[in-house]
Amino acid sequence: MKKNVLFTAGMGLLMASTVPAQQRPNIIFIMSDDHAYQAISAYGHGLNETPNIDRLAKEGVIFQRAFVTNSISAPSRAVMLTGKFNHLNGKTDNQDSKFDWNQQNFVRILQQNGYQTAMIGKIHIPGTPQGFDYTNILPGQGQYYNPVFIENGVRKVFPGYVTTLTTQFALDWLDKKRDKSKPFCMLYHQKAPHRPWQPEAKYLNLYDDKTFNVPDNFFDDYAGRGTAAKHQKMEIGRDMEWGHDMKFENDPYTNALTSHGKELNSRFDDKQRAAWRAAYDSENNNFMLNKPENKEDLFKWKFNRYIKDYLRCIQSVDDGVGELLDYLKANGLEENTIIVYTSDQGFYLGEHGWFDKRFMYEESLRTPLLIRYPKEIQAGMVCNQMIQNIDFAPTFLDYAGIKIPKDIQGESFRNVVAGKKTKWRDAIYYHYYEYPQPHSVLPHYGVRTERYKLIHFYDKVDEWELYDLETDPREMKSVYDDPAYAKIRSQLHKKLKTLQKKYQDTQH
Ligand code: SGN
Ligand code: CA
Repeated sequence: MKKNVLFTAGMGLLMASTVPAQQRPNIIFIMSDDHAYQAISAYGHGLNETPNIDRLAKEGVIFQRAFVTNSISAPSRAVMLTGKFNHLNGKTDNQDSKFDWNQQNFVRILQQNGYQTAMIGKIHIPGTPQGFDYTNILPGQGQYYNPVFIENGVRKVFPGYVTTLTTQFALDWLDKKRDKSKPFCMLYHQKAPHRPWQPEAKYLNLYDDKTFNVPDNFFDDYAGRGTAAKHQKMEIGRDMEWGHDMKFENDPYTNALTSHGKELNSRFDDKQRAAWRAAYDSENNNFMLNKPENKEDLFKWKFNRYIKDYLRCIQSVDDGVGELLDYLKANGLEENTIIVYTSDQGFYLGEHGWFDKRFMYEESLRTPLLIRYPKEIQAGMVCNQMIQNIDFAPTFLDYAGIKIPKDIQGESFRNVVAGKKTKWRDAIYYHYYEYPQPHSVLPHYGVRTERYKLIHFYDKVDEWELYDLETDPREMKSVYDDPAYAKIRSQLHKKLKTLQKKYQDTQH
């Protein structure tokens, strides 16, 4: 049997790419939305249990340093598809920037090379997706309950819960809709656990009797950093809404009907509404009777409501991964399928007092990444190399035995996870653009090395920050002006210039 590997020579030059069609690996790219690595048990933070996602870590590789280039959904998805930074693929923010679907994307290249391709779930890039034989996608952000899906261009409301529906559509395509004579690439992309964190009925009571501790920097006062950390609008205590986020039908302080109250009345069916009321009413009534008297207790209450709903949503995502893995096993697809689990970015679970993402600080810059592919990846491997989402496209093409187009900016990490000695990058580049809506995070770019991070907030303000991740892993104090770091600072400035040149980022 022909071995399913590529041959590399010299500086990683691609020499041969002939893999017989039947032996080309299938690719299942699972992505959830806003899933923090802190909320996957394999990462060891002790918050929750995700036994099915953990199977990928046990049977494959877990990445400790996987990063995005721009911590927000549509831009991150555009990077993942094209293997290029946002200033080149066009989708710099979730809002006005345009993505031209006629440009090259890795799924389309796979399709042109004989793969069957499908996109199921949240896509979040407007326009008609190119490169897919089958699409069943959510419009925009999608809804948790009774969502609309657009199947090959046809819109329809589906009664039920978005995460289980997305899983069901993915399994249906695998089982009944694809051409089984061809290798396949399926993008299975969950909306959950995106805001407003509406759990599936069966998980509404999970964690009811548990109180979560806030992270130790939850009451951050943002001293020691510049304007941006103080200027944001993503604080759990101050910025979360009573309806939408906290699940009150009426605002506990003004009694006005909330957006959530309206949604319960209109979107939910009677059974769903009854389950929600049974789950939240008594806790909400208790809150009304014993409102926390001080800010600290109130903020801790809000944190608990948030983190429980967030983790409940993840439980359904984990169930879906389990169903998929079981299906692959039962159908003999386990060995020849590369299974990837990641998120469109990281997320704050109360660190710095925040929810949401966007900043280049660790919790949102990092994203979970786990891959199972027993033919090439040893079970239980831990990868500490700095991987970035620009690397997905070239890596998938590499596994499929397809020549990687020269204009792709990422690099294949196939050799890295195969355990072969290989030269790898020592720094990553980041650039965030969206301002001011919806969370007032100032635009910035920066560089991260193994130990340091240099950030430039360049719009509205002109401020630099520098963090020593070894002595200050929570990024509480910038040492940019500390004379002890003068040499490091100038090295990082140089590195930043080199990367901006390398990646052709001149728009700032
Ligand atoms: C929505 C959310 C924001 C979130 C953005 C982007 N508000 O606007 O909190 O930052 O999406 O998220 S919501 O109340 O409408 O849910 S992203 O993951 O799609 O980039
Ligand atoms: Ca997201």
